[in-house]
Amino acid sequence: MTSIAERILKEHLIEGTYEKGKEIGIRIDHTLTQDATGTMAYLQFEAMKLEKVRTELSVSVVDHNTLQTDFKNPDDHRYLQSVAKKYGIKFSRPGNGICHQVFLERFSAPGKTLIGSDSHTPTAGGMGQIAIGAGGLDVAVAMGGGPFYIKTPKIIGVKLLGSLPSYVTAKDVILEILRRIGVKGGVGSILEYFGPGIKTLSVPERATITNMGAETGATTSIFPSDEITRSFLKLQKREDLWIEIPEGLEKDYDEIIEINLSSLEPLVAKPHSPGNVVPLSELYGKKVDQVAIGSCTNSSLKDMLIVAALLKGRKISNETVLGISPGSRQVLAYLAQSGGLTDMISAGARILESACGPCIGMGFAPNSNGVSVRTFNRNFFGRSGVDSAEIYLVSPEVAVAAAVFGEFTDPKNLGDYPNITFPSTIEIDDSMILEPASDPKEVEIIRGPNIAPLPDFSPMPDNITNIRVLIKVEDDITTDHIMPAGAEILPLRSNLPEISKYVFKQVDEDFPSRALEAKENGGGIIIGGDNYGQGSSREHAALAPMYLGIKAVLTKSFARIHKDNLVNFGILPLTFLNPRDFDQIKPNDILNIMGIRRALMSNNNKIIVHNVTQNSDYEANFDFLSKREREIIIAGGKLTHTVQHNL
Ligand code: MIC
Ligand code: SF4
Repeated sequence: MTSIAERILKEHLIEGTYEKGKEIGIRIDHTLTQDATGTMAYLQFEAMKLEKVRTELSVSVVDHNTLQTDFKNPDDHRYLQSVAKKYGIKFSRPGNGICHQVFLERFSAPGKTLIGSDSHTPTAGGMGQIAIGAGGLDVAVAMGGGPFYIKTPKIIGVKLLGSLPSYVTAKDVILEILRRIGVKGGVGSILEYFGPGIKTLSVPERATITNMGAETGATTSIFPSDEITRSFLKLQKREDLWIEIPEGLEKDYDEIIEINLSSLEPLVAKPHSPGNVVPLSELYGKKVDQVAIGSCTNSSLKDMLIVAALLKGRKISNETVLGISPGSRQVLAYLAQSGGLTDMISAGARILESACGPCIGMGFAPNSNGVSVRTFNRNFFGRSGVDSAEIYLVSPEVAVAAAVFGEFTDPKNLGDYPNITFPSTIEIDDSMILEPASDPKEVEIIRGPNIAPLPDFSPMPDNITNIRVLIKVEDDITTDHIMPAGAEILPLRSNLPEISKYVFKQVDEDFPSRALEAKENGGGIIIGGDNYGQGSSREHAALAPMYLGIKAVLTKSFARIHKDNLVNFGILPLTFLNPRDFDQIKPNDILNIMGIRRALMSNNNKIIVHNVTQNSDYEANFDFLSKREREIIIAGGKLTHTVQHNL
């Protein structure tokens, strides 16, 4: 036997050899896009000039950009709907739910591979699927039938023992893992769950854990497929897709993390990192201004039924506001039918749309200096839309207690844990998932003025000279720092020239104008610390800097998806060989990097970065780029490379 991850990856292996750290190409069965990354992904797919997708299943969901304050979002929705219809993609209409929740309920299948243009794609790992977040261009190539490339990961076995005590939840399991390994502890690894404790967790609970595994930097997370998986599929009337995937054995793993569920307690991630985890008890008594329940981490039917049961007969505190976004229309419809929705409304909750909403700063922002308690997965600086706010990440149970008592408190103060009856059947209504056209030729793509064409990509020159250090940032810079989202910026995702004006907005507002100035004289470079680019899969965090003339990013280390995105758009990702050189380099220094093409082609891993201003040299390396990645950079990005190589 081997680990589940290894079994599925080997079954899908189409290039390379399965050896830790070596690059492999895997066949992708399923793809998933959401609207904020999807428009770019489909523009790129269109550029490949294929007749239709070549996957078993491709799904496009609209869930991020649903505020529709002007024409931009609805225009994008129209574009996405027409593309889906033409190219053989299922289209989940706005209002149908959050992409990961909809995918889990209606599409995911054990043993299959999935890549999605969203970093929380691993949610489907709760179903025993290898589900990986990637840049939109990687998803576009997979839709065209091309392989998806990853470094063969280390497999970390997470052994679960015991069972969760009352008021301790799946969210606390993943917060405990984050407490132990932090926001970079999973880089280069797959977290695979096994042990007797897994039998105590339902599929949505498993999905909460695999979803937020993304915050450790892991490539993905996965659970076995067992009778519990089967009953979830049965509820969804998709039992025919069930296959058994037995759990691995201790010896199958490179490393083991052991967690005794029985000894866990409620945990909280404090501002501004999901890795900043402390016991809830440390915060008892702290006043709470706002509570938000939902997001792809905690919006399943199970979560919502518990929330409704806990709110039944209660009122929220006068000092706290509560917003709830059920994860899908299926969840919302059942809540309405079962009376749970009435319990929420009677308690004073504001019911928000079944969409990402406040999780990505699309409405329901906190007040100035507000304390906002959320069941989400990310609390990065500024992400809520209010820089002075403090965002705390918790389980739905802890969130309800905070809403009712107006402060952080032990959820046991809500009384005995409610006994919810989980339905044995629910109504399945897929009418908000549109099927593609039978004759693609009949479908015309609808393009509104918000859809700007893709930029030109030019090949990497041998020498890049006179590049200016435009910014120097510390460790753990997130994609929300590089390319923020929120109500003002997110609608610009289909319009590169416009969105580029917001790069590094919260960190350094003048960055775009300085970059454009430098672009005239050679271009710019970004200097970063460790784990640069953690978080989202948004390729705009690479594309927009590219548009502003960024030629290279030199860091102590990169987060996986962001580094792939840099490569995909022809930006050179470099790491310091000697991290102390990071201290020497200064903003505005002028750098030269010579012989890049030669070094890339000769498989050389080192390159000298010459600091003209300080007349000194730094050794940098290409962060172990594979031959394929080197070719992509030389070609000026993956789109050109893919078109040149016919996938
Ligand atoms: C996020 O949670 O940060 C997002 C918004 O879903 C992103 C995708 C995006 O930026 O569009 C992600 O997780 O990849
Ligand atoms: Fe949407 Fe938030 Fe999930 Fe990202 S993390 S997919 S913004 S709900």
